[in-house]
Amino acid sequence: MTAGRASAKAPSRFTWGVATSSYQVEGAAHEDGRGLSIWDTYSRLPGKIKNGDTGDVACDHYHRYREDVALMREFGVEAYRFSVAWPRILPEGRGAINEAGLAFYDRLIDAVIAAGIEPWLCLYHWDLPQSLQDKGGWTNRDCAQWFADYANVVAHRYGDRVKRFATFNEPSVFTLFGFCLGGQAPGIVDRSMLLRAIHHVNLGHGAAVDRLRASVKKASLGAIHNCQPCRPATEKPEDRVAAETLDAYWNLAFPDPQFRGVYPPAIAGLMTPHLKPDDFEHICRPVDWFGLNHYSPVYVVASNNNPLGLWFGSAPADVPRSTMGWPVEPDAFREILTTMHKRYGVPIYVTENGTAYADKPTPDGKVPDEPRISYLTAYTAAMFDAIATGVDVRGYFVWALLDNFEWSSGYSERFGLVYVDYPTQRRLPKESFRWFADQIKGHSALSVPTV
Ligand code: IFM
Repeated sequence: MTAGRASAKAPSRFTWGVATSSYQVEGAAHEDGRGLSIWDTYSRLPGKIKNGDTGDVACDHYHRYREDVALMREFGVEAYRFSVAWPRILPEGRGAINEAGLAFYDRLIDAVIAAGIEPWLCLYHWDLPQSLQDKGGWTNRDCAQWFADYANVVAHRYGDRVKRFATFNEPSVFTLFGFCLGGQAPGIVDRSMLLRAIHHVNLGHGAAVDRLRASVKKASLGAIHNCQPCRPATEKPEDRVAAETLDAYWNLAFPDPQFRGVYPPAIAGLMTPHLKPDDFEHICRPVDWFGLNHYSPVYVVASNNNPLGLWFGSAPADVPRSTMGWPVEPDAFREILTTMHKRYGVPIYVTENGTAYADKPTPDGKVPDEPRISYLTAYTAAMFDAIATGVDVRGYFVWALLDNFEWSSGYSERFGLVYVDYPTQRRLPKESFRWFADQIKGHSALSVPTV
């Protein structure tokens, strides 16, 4: 199926999954020939990551994936979304292929399939090879082609077993924070670098889709977008403008060119110097679904403290928050699902939703996490409300399977359905994982069309 066209295929079950990403869970950062990524570099810069944490060990998923897959199976999870670490496959980003890195994902994929779980492979969850960053990374137009070549290697190796591929996870987040707002690798603060990175990531998406389509039979392809309603924090006109600007960068700068072949009006003029003839033809390639990650709405104020002229304001005082400080507003989830459905018209998979709380195990090894259960209950209810009004949602993935390395927050924030005791690497399923297992069982008869 192609973008914009309705599916006429036979109904199948709604997909219930969990997600992780390579740098956040794998560890084994210096094993079996893995090259350095920009996050290895960035996490070592003084003061960038809480408590000086790094992803060197993380959840040691690289060695403990069998135990993690067994947990998914035990709790009835139907799909596992993980990402491949580009520098494990191509330590220098291009050129020599690292067979030991490829073999790790063979083992992981085979274990996932043997457990009756569908593998969903994301090519890029932020860990760009450092060698490519040394050549300019996403600010270098060639990076789009390097990415497509990497996609080709992955497609040829795993395309016999994996059919679900995402090109990028949350391109708006890693470009905004990595190139302009600060707080993420590679740590650049420069609007023109942001604009270049946006365009080259979009070109990389289109080129990778073509490579995947050419080599993987029956591939089901998409990109994963972080979508959060951007609301002015006050009634001031300048805050309204700031919210519209952030909406263009955060919610539209990738899906608009990928589905409609244009940049959103608020940034189209700024993008023009970076465009070459036919670029939109290369970016706007047919895909099968829209991956939508959602956590909370964003409140925006005008501000001079960065090149975009905006910053993050506060939610109304009575709105509850997670430990990340993010407002808990399930209605914003229903709203953004509806907005994206109307704007792009393709089937949606909710590829991330979840929340961080300060979970603490009890002496008998239980992890009561009622706030997370309340959050997930309210957010899945909002999703079902959206579906009832005609929004075409085909699946839902909780972020995350495991507590993990939460970027600049290090290990201080816990998003997992499974508690990880980092000193021992012991896994303790939280009460929310039992809730999720019941949710899956309760909706096992739910049918949706397939893509
Ligand atoms: O941990 C991140 C993930 O890597 C991308 N989406 C949001 C999550 C929570 O911040």
